[in-house]
Amino acid sequence: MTDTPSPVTASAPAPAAGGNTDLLGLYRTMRRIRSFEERVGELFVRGLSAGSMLHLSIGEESAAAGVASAMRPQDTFTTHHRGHGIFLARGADPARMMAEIAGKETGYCAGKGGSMHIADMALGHLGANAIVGGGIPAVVGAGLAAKRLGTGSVSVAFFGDGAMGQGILYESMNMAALWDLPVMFVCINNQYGMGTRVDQATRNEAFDERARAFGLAAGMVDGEDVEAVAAVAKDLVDGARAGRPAFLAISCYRFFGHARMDKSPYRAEEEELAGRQRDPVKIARAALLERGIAGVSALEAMDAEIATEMDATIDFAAASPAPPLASMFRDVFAVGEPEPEPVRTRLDRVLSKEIR
Ligand SMILES: Cc1ncc(C[n+]2csc(CCOP(=O)(O)OP(=O)(O)O)c2C)c(N)n1
Ligand SMILES: [Mg+2]
Repeated sequence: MTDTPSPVTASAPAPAAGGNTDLLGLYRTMRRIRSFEERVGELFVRGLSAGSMLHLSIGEESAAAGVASAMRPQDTFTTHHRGHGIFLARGADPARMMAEIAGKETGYCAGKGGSMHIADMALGHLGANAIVGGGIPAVVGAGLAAKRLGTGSVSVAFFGDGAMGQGILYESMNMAALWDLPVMFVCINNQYGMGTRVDQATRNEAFDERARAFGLAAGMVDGEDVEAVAAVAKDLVDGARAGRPAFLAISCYRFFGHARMDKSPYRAEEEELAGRQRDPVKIARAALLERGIAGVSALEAMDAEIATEMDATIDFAAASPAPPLASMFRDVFAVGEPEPEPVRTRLDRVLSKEIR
């Protein structure tokens, strides 16, 4: 395809929460997520990440971009352990995210949350959670608060197919339905819960039927098509805002291992090759070219701009200081809680037999 002039410039604005519903904007959000995740992999290889557990959302970008595009700035959300892309799509600064993943003081949680426990109240991120299903009930509380305070905001829980086997999801869906809360449950079905394929974990993969049984509005969508995700998400998020809680399952494929150390020995190469054909970024790019929305050089320029932005996140993280030891208990306990006594002072006291 030739590089035809485009009515839309490739330098779409940075993804703000609730914006970028057009295909170019959705593509940009997905491209930023993929580039960021690739840099997270690099951070790990360079030995700069704090801890070894890094879960990349490569292949799942349409879920983050599509659902985030249906949300508004005041909306809140929780994520599972694979939530980098969702937070980016909700307007996170990738440099502060990378610093957090590197355990640095400049990170969103001053380096104490890391990849799996990142949170930021200013952007409505109520917290990523390493416990499968652990972030789900918080949105029921947030939804109840929003309803009682009349804020008009929706709270969205993002989780994996593994959480479909957790009882807390069903308790949460029941309460959300019973109280007509502005809440949405989003299952990112990447076909695997660690090494277990979804069809080995459940007899019925029509997850929307389970949600309907509780009285929720529910949908299922193929994550290959980011526009379809955005459209169905908009319907459901709008409904949730009007007091009709919702559920959406998005089907996609986890391109790589569960975490950085996992080489996926439990799945065949042919399956992986076929799964990686379901690439929402490539498919959106092809559609942009096909429809003449953007040309090759415009997209290449956008990709290059994003690559530069994301390269800088590693430099920022590497150059940032580690949190000082004296700050160990800061930001860890609720405001007003007395800080626990440092282990060293306590040990000194015990050893000097001040306490028995
Ligand atoms: C309650 C609980 N059980 C087990 C684990 C170990 N574990 C971590 S991630 C994971 C699989 C999660 O799969 P899924 O929910 O589909 O998310 P994905 O990793 O595919 O994004 C498991 C079993 C855990 N963290 N929490
Ligand atoms: Mg999964």
